Amino acid sequence: MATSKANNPKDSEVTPEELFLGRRNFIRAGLFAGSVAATSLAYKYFGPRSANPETASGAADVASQTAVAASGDQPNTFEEITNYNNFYEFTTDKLAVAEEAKALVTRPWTVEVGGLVQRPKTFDIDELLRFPQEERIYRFRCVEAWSMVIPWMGFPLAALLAQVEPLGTAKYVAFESLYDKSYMQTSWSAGIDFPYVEGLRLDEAMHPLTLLATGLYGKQMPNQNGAPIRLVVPWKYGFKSIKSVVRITLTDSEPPTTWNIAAPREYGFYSNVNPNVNHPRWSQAKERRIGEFSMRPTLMFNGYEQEVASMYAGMDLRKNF
Ligand SMILES: Nc1nc2c(c(=O)[nH]1)N[C@H]1C(S)=C(S)[C@@H](COP(=O)(O)O)O[C@H]1N2
Ligand SMILES: [Mo]
Repeated sequence: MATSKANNPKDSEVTPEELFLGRRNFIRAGLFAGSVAATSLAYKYFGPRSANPETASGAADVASQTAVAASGDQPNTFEEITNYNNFYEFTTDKLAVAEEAKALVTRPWTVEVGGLVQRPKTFDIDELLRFPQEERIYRFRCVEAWSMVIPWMGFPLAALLAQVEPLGTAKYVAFESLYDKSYMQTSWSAGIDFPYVEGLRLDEAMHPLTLLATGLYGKQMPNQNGAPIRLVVPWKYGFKSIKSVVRITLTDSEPPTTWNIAAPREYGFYSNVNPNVNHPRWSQAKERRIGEFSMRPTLMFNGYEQEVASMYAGMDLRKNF
């Protein structure tokens, strides 16, 4: 796709946006020293952990967060997470997504779940918000070599899939985002096809780390982060975490994925975070955590190696990039 190369911002954005970076981290580094205790302190500091009455809270919850919470990494601020975004349906300018995505209409909203399942079902968003919601602090690593730590709200995708009962023939799960031409960019101007589509192998989809996220920092999902519901797959590059999902389809063959369609040599189906396999145009060995000055090493499977590596045992991770 020649045009997407020409106007593909992924080229330039590997260079950090100086405007956005490094403006306030002196303060935060001083406040939170990077311990597990500091993680829960950060929660108290950054405000109510739950605006959602459905949300479980309490000590046990904090313990499970800190367990998943990226070995003491501090969550990025709400301001950072909601003002530096990729959401090509609105704009390719990360700093402008927050403003443009105000146009996103999130009610009424349904997610149609079907394909190779026993009980296909269309879920209303209110029904999805009644699934037991958890808070999960995950590292988030964009393929463009920047990263954040985000306290998501949501529930395991596995809980949804259990309700529709995948058939034995189902091997993959395909996802589709809302595409409303009346207020979103054209594929031509964005450089990628719409609707945005993604996919996982069924075992990846069923993995307990794989989340359908409905919010962050205890608030319902901001439009710019993929309201009202989006996928979060923390061991894969950010583009796998498809936003504003309207359709989930179980299939028997590998589903097409947006960035693989746009540039198959650069973006594979798996797209597991891997510091040893570089993007054809840049290194993946390091990343810039939004809010920090210097690069930090990128971790295998984004730090979730223990939890997920067995799913790829015996696979050539260079071929299946
Ligand atoms: N529908 C849709 N989903 C998407 C994207 C997009 O442009 N459209 N961008 C992806 C990319 S490249 C990244 S890095 C993350 C960004 O999520 P965030 O803005 O919540 O950090 O969303 C992913 N999901
Ligand atoms: Mo990304």
